Amino acid sequence: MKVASPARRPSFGTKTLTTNKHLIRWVEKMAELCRPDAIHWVDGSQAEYEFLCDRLVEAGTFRRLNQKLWPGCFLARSAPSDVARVEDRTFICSLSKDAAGPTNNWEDPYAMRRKLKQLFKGCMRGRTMYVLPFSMGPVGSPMSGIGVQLTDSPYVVVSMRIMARIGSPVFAEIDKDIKRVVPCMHSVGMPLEPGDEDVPWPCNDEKYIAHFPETREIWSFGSGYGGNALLSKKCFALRIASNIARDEGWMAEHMLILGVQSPDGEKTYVAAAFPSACGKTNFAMMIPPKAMKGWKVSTLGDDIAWIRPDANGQLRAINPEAGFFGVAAGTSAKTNPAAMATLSKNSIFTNVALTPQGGVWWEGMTDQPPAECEDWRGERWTPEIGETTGRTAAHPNGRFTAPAAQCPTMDKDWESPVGVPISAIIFGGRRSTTLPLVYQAFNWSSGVYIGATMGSETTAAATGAVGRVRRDPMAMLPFCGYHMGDYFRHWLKMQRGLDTTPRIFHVNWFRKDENGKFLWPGFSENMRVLRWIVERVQGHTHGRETAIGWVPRYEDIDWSGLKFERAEFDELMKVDHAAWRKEVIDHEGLFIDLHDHLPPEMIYERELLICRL
Ligand code: SAT
Ligand code: MN
Repeated sequence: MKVASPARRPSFGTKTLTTNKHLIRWVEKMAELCRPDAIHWVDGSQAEYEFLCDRLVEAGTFRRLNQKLWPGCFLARSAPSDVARVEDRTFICSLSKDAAGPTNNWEDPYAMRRKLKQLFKGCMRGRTMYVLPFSMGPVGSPMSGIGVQLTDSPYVVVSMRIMARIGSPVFAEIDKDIKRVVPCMHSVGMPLEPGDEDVPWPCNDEKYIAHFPETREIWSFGSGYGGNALLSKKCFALRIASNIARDEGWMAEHMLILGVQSPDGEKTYVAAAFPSACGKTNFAMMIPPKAMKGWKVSTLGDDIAWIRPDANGQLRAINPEAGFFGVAAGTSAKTNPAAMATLSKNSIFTNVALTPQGGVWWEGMTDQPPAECEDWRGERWTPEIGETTGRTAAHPNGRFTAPAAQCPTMDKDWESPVGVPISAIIFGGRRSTTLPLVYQAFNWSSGVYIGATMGSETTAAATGAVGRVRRDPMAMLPFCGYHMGDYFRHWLKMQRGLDTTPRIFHVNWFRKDENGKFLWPGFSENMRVLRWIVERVQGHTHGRETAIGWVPRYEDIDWSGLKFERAEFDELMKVDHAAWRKEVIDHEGLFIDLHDHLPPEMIYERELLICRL
């Protein structure tokens, strides 16, 4: 009689997927240090992805959502102590403290290495170490960069499969040995001894997110969440890449990229820098109001732009990522229908609520909250409980991780290996006072000054106080991997090699009246501002000169389909000289900190602004 063999799981990852000796030796060395039970070479296939998701379901990290409502979707709940980037545990370990500058936490690289060696010793016991190669930007593009992350978090592996190009094609690229690979070490920092039971979200109270700019290395310990753990994103594509970009003459920026097409078919690409959780994803996927007939917006990226001058002196940008790690709260069919379509399938949700139907929910997703659900911690939540305890059902930094290819507004050139030409750069923040809806810089250096002195009220994207105005130059305060003064210098220098200089603008969707009510409806109505911006760039419209820059007159804005009175517009656009004088005094704080690295242009721009005020 023939006995059926027991159902066996396919085993993944046992085959070494590279011939690169340096990579193999490094993996061996790191395995010796971290002592994982197994090594898994990530091929990036769908079958592997499903295998890992199944394991995450078994481990209790993932809940499979109702597959009829949310096909291919999962919900993860993190430990309540691991819900956002930890800026006070993020370090730039350059050889000299001066190179990191006063806006970064610096640690001596030798001391940090000793500390990390200690922490990583045996840190993967009882776990699998995944060898995860990723390409930032299309595989093989001259504008792309490559990293390999070693991680003991399968959650990170499946998230990175959405957020970046990973697996076999990247190993093949590494084997060509033409590009330097950025090594990225990551551990959740919770080894398992024999007999130990794992928890759904392993992490460690001791956290280190360490960057070594000279050797282009990243070491992250203790967190499994977002930018702390998906090392491709802020760690590589911003902090390390900003160092590489400075050395090589390009820019790694915290910017969305979008395309605007006019009714005549004229296409303009813009990049825009806003701090975390200030609406970059909504802006990047904006659907213009119906009344603005013929205007179209297309999406290239919502978080990071790598920008380089081409042979003709034109800046071109790629989005190095392949997915969106967007803030869930406030995302709805009304505020961002394209995002809702994007995240409707094959997505991973983290720290949002679970409905009794096996779906997800977050504040703002629908007008009516569900009568009952499990909150992001897994506890029973009802609107009444929410009201009495002040607890939200979803964490304010709860996120969706969704493939960019699923976004209905993606630009046809979003994966172009040579990127798209950038004609305008927009800075913006969350400011309830002083900053008008929009203004245009007089020229590049005044634009750099505007970016350098940008302020924004803090959000839940990082741990710490929320709602306090902090200076966040170019939205890069937590992401610039070197001295901020040198970064401004690099910005100024970039223009000298250009034949066409992008125009620079500042927007503020968040200005409030004296009763705390938003003066501007925002969301798709932002298209009216965007239209003025691209028409300024193309030389099709007018502006009025003020002390701070060029602004639109009421009649320069397309008001079709929106009732917005001249008086409301005047209030929204008001340049209050008294308030601005205070604002400029506040700029000084940052400048004093940066003093010896601050380029003279910044001082002169400030003086000019003061004179005009
Ligand atoms: O957690 S992330 O750093 O990826 C998100 C953000 O802060 O923008
Ligand atoms: Mn961001």
